[in-house]
Amino acid sequence: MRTVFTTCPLCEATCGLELTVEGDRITKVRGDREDEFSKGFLCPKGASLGTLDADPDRLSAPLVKRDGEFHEVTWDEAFRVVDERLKDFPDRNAVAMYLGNPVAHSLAGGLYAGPLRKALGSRNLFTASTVDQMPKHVQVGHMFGGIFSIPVPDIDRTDFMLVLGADPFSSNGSLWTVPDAPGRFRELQRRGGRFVVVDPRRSRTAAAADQHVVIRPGTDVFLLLALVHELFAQDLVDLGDLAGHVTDHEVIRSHVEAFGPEAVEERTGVDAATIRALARQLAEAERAVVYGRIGTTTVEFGTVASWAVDTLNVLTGNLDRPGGAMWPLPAHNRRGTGTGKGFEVGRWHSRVKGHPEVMGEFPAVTLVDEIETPGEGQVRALFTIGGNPALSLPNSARVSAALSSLDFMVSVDPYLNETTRHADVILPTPPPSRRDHYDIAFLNNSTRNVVKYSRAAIPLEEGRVDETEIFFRLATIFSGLGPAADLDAVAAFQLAGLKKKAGADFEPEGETREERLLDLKLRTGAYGLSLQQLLENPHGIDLGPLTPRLPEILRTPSGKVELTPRPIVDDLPRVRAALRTPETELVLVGRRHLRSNNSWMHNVPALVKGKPLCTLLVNPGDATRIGLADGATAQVTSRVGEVEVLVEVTADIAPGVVSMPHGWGHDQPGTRLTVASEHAGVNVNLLTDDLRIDPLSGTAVLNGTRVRVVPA
Ligand SMILES: Nc1nc2c(c(=O)[nH]1)N[C@H]1C(S)=C(S)[C@@H](COP(=O)(O)OP(=O)(O)OC[C@H]3O[C@@H](n4cnc5c(=O)[nH]c(N)nc54)[C@H](O)[C@@H]3O)O[C@H]1N2
Ligand SMILES: Nc1nc2c(c(=O)[nH]1)N[C@H]1C(S)=C(S)[C@@H](COP(=O)(O)OP(=O)(O)OC[C@H]3O[C@@H](n4cnc5c(=O)[nH]c(N)nc54)[C@H](O)[C@@H]3O)O[C@H]1N2
Ligand code: SF4
Ligand SMILES: [Mo]
Repeated sequence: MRTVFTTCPLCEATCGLELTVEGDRITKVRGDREDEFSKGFLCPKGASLGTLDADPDRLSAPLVKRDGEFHEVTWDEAFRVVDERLKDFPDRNAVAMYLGNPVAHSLAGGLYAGPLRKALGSRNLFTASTVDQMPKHVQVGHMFGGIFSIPVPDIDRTDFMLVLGADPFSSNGSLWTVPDAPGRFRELQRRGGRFVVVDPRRSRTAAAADQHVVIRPGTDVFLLLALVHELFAQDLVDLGDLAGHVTDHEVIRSHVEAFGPEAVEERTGVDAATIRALARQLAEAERAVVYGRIGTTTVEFGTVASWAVDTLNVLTGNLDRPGGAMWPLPAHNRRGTGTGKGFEVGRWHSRVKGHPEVMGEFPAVTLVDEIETPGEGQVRALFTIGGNPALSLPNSARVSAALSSLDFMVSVDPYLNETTRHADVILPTPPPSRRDHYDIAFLNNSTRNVVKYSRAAIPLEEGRVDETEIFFRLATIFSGLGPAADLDAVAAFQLAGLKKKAGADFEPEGETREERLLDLKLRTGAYGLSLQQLLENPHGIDLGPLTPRLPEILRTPSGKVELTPRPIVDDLPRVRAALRTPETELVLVGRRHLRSNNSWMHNVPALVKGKPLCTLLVNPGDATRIGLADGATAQVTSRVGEVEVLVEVTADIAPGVVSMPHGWGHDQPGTRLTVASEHAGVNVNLLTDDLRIDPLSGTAVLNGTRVRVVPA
């Protein structure tokens, strides 16, 4: 029996875990009370890590499909098949790749997803970002020059926080790494601070807030622009120390002229007095911050709304200041120079619909167009890596049909699920306990500067291949080095190149290729730490609260924060026009639950037991009007599809709005999900519309889908 300290890889909160390990099993999970960041916090998902890890449905060997049946093969054989079959697609654009959410949670993804994409050399790259946070990358790209320069709420030092379209009490924070978000919000209140939540639903976060502002879905952009309007109208603009770092802020006044509180109150459902009061609270608080998430990104004007969020932070002088919106500085990164090339989209366009590339990828919704539409460059092969597009992309009936029409498909995934059942080859990744962990992605969003590295809690079984090696192997196959390339030699070559680039005059140390790479990054990083130091500190190293980073963080050619980027200003007429769009009766939004995580944790008994989580929330008034009782089944219809779903009547949801979580619908044939298939739920993305996107970022509109609801 051993005790191992590690980091939970399941969500963005990166909680420290204390695992009890017996043999090759995790027998107990506790929050690591000595963890420098999470201080013992644990949620139900983290508590189930042991069960998730030992899930008997996890694949342990690669599968290859022959005559419609999966067969276990050796790893050598699986990679040989991939290498062989790829030769059928000399045009690399015919091979697409879709990278999903867990890729951001692993060292494999952090270190090798980039090289993997590059090695494939296909323009048909897709990720879950365009059903999620891409508007934020685009907005910060335009404003600050760097796509990962996302400022986060400095919650531990703020006095007032405005939260829009996020439920951190359930999601544990997103684009914001904040273990024990609920505890930190309560601490804010204990200090005498306040927080306000804007949401069409009384979420767990809204219920705990000092004020819950109920809003019509998809209309946050109007509310946010009205708040900007009010800062000017009430003479509340105060840039403070930011003044020297930003472009002319006065021009914003004219851009928001049409969005006075009275002009937006009907459309948003938020009355003018509330908007005026919110603007005052924001401006008058000693230290304040605005934060928007899913309800502000997977919507029609995601990029403009995201811009408005940080514009409010700037105009109240709260960007880059303690208690405001601040930039973390990860230990594996270096400080910037304060200027750069800036951010550009549309360097190339998608074949079928002409979508501009954004961060080197196309909107996930157009993957299907590229598969369905014949012609030169048609996608005929697909790699899905840690993604479940069959459940996560809008209009998923069309997605599933497209997947089943492919000539060749490979999935890097531990499960035989709704997506991977379409694959010809499945390369299963080992469970979390078998892998080393370091959060390359999430330290960029951390509410405090911390760093931690942990080696696998349990050694990988003989003959198994870990995820870093799968990624690496695939990259060498894509590069034409074949399925049996000497990975150590390739890695040594790569490391030498990086060492030279970083001007390092030392030999990086570590037991594996990845550790040496990480050691190089750490030792040349902002704090000059080393892998050895991280190994000596199993509870992590606290690097202190966030510190101001202007102007060094900027990568704009001007060396300033660009307050009115052209593409965003050019989208404002579309926003103004939409202000006049008439209201529709019923719209559908999403939600998350503490015991669920996107599409892939429903196979853990403890997480799905009890009352079903996949229900349609209906307001009592609407339920009476429609003739629906609690526990009844409703038929929900949208432009793209129709589903039948269990009804939960509750005053927590606003009138005229219904809510359904995503990631359900585990009743597909040919999967191996014993528990999940007994708690199948219904796939909400059979209703969401693949034709609706935020054009600036290519992000799908998943909230605010018009639906008709009748008793089934
Ligand atoms: N209607 C609606 N749709 C949504 C959303 C919504 O709010 N509403 N949210 C969207 C958002 S924010 C996101 S991020 C996407 C998520 O979309 P995806 O990333 O496509 O889906 P996930 O459900 O996260 O699926 C993760 C997949 O990775 C596999 N997996 C688990 N662990 C590992 C691992 O360690 N390695 C590898 N290689 N694979 C692993 C799982 O088995 C599963 O197949 O869904 C989006 N879809
Ligand atoms: N437990 C759990 N945690 C998770 C996940 C999970 O599935 N389960 N998924 C992870 C992922 S991939 C992500 S991206 C994050 C997401 O993190 P969050 O954005 O914090 O998560 P959600 O719970 O989807 O919160 C979105 C909220 O927006 C509201 N909403 C919907 N439409 C609108 C709108 O138009 N305007 C406003 N103002 N509000 C709206 C919904 O009612 C909901 O309460 O969570 C991550 N963490
Ligand atoms: S909050 Fe996230 S990181 Fe923390 S235990 Fe839960 S799933 Fe794991
Ligand atoms: Mo996400």
